[in-house]
Amino acid sequence: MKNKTKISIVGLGYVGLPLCLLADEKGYEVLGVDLDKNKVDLINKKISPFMDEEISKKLKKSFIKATTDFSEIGNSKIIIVCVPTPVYEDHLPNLEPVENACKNIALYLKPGQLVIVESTVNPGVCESIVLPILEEISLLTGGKDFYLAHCPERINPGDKDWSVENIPRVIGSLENIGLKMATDFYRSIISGNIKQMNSLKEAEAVKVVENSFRDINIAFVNELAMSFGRLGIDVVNVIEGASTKPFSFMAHFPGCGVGGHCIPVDPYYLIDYAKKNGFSHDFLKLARQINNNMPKYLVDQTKIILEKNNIPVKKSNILLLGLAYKPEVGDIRESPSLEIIKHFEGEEVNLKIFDPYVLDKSTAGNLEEAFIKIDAVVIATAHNLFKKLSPQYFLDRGVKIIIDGRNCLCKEEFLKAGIDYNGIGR
Ligand code: SAJ
Repeated sequence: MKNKTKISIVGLGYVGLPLCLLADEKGYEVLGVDLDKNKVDLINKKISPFMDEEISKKLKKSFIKATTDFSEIGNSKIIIVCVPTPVYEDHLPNLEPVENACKNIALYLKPGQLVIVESTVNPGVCESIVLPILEEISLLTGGKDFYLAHCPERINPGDKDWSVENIPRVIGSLENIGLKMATDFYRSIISGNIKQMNSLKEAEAVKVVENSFRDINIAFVNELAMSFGRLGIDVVNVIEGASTKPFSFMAHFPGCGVGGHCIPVDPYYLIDYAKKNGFSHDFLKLARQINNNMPKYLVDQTKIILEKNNIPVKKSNILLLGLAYKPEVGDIRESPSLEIIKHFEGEEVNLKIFDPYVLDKSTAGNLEEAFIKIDAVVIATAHNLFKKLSPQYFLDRGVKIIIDGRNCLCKEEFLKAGIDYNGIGR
């Protein structure tokens, strides 16, 4: 049998593991490397370390191997870095996972190998942080002895239409050999278009720009929601109306905040890098402020509604439905729900929490238990389980006040049933 090309993928999370499985499917010999021994052991037992049907299914029939030992990457042709790039509490970029991964890779880096960074980083990181680490420890020269490319990840967790296999990608590299090697690799596993950029920086900029684009558009509709909420205009209906324009309008929807490991994080990478180069992204910063304020806006709205119903806020019994940052996932990174909980705790309410995807952090084991003795329900994640609840379900459990932080219930239906339904901007 033709020898399989060996590749190593460092970081076996939402980005690295799907990539391992895809490369394995396409005939590569794949070694996954991760610091987390539990995760490595689960993967070697063909058990997905996180709730994802697709990954669990593919893992069972895959041949990938996982290890915590970086020394095994020595005989890989390509080494791909898929570790997280979060921000610190003060929103400054945290490149430690990338730096540590590169230090470990550099110990075993060999001439001829290609290192590809998929982690989202601001322009300049590959050239000014990754490359020096790889060169100084390996004593090899990038672009000559080994090659370096950047292909920003574009995973969309829970998306049934767009997968790691068909999402188009962009690639930038230090020089042409690395660019060709990386392009050949991705073209061998991905059906989507692969666009070559003119530099590492351009490729790095693409990702932070596409996610900042999303963040500012969400901030735009969140600001509209706060304004229209005072004007008695239903902002969701207006956005749906604007969406009938077949060109140059792209619908985004208001909510109780922007979570996840991409959208609320990536703009800070660009803001910080530009600031270091003497430019202040005032618009991006304002959009971040607006979105970061939505959890407090939701709690403030809840207080107003409770008082309107003569229910004292302090000691009121509130049920928060949803901890995950988006529907049908169990990921709570940067989730607005975490901020909502902090604000409710500050108001000394009796808060119950239920998320079917995050039971370990829920205070109720199931929906029935969650609904016992509740004055108002606040929805923070549009899970299908919540979206399909009927007005009668609430009425049968004595709940007549809803604050729908994701506008995921049918307003008209609930109002008609005599429920005090309140959305975000509607
Ligand atoms: N959100 C809104 N209003 C919107 C859209 C999203 O409030 O109109 C909120 C969500 O509730 C969530 C957060 O923003 O809390 C992020 O939602 P998201 O749908 O952007 O989900 P992510 O974080 O998984 O974003 C990914 C990103 N993919 C990559 O970075 C590779 C992003 O680029 C995609 O645009 C996004 O999926 C997508 O389109 O689903």
